[in-house]
Amino acid sequence: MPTTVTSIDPVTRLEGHLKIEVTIASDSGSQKVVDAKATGTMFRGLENILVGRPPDDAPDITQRICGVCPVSHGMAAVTALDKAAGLQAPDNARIMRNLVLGANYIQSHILHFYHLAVQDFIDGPNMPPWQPSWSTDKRVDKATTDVLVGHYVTALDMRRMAHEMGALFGGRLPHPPAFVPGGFTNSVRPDRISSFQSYLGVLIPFIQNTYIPDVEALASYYPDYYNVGGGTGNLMAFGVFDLDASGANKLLRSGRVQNASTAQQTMDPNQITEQVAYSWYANSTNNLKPSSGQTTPQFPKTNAYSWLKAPRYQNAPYEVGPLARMWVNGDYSRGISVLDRHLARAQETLKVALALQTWVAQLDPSAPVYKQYSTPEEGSAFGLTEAPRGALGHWVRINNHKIANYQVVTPTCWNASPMDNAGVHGPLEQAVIGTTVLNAAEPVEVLRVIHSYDPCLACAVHVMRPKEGVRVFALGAVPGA
Ligand code: NFE
Ligand code: MG
Repeated sequence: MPTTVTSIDPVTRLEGHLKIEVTIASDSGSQKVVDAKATGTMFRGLENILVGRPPDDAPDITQRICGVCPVSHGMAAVTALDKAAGLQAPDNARIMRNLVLGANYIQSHILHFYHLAVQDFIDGPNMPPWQPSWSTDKRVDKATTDVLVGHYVTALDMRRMAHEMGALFGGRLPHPPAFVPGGFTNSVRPDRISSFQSYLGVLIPFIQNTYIPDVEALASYYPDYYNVGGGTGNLMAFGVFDLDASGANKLLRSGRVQNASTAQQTMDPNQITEQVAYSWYANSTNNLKPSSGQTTPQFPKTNAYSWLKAPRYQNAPYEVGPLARMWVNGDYSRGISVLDRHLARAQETLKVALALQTWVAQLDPSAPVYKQYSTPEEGSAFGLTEAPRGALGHWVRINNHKIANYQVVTPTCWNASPMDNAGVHGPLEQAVIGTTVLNAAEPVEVLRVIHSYDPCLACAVHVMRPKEGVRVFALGAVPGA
């Protein structure tokens, strides 16, 4: 069977740097992807930067991992630090954290559909960012294309409004300074509550009357994509948006399923390890739990092809993200595919926006927003949450009031991971393998599968790999530390 190897490098319209190498085989006139390798082409060094610093720097520093999902890193960090200090932030803080994170979900999901994904399906006007583009398999008629192009522009406004809405409480977006261990550094002012409600008054109708119908319209042109890009069939969520102080009740609960089943299983963070057989990290760090994980780059390394580690749950790959969350929560079960990811993401946007409406009304201007926090001398804890792109965890160990170890496992690490110790491909790789390609010179089908996961490799930047080898940016001592 003749095969060709095609590399898309970089894959554009995602955050950060991803390369995908696919082997396409021709068999009796049709062409199919028979192998795939996803490569994160930049090293993430943030975890090492944190070591030796005061723990309460973590929410601010980890938010710089990414400009698209910073709020979730702030959330994961303060969740871990609250736990390490044995305190529970007041209700107002819990609610404001949810409001800012929810605003970021709305911004990020709208960004994904209109500004990163729809271009794989429609042939837009003869101007950037629409052209140049591949013309293979563009099926949407001119009238619908014009509508979607118009909504591309409207969506820019919607994203601005979602950012402004989050900044009302977060202080600023995209990197809100208000996330601190112990609570939140903003007051509950009635005028902010009513401004927040006004923004929702625009965003909710946009999601209901524009975003969701647009995804459904696109699906009607490409119904075969309900059967493309299935991936592992394993879905997992850590859960997010605490509804009360108990931590047990969430808008989107934690759990997992295997093989596209609806039979729920529990999610035990202790079953997670990160495998590095095919990653540019030292083999001495292979298969560690994040609580004792290490970030020790090794480049070059035989067989390795990615800067992403391969997180696994009981040694199995899991897809994370809006579809996983909605599925685990019982809100979506149509199937696992390219279109199901888009539809679940759009429906989740509405679910979160409606919840924000309820929560903002629960703020109490007369109640506290902060509980006195002091850094414990020793301790370890983890903070699990959900970034827009899926399950996110921060694991911290504190020694002598300083960070002794910090490990971050991001959603894209789960989805776009390379092969694991057993040689099993990551979810995105599995989803690409088996995809039929019309034109091997323009494998747009592969892009559609990749983009459905909304990958973010930006969470992998900080020490670059220029041609001459690994370059290390050494940071000096922290003043006063
Ligand atoms: Ni950089 Fe992110 C989200 C996180 S994906 S966008 O959502 O964490 O790795
Ligand atoms: Mg990590």
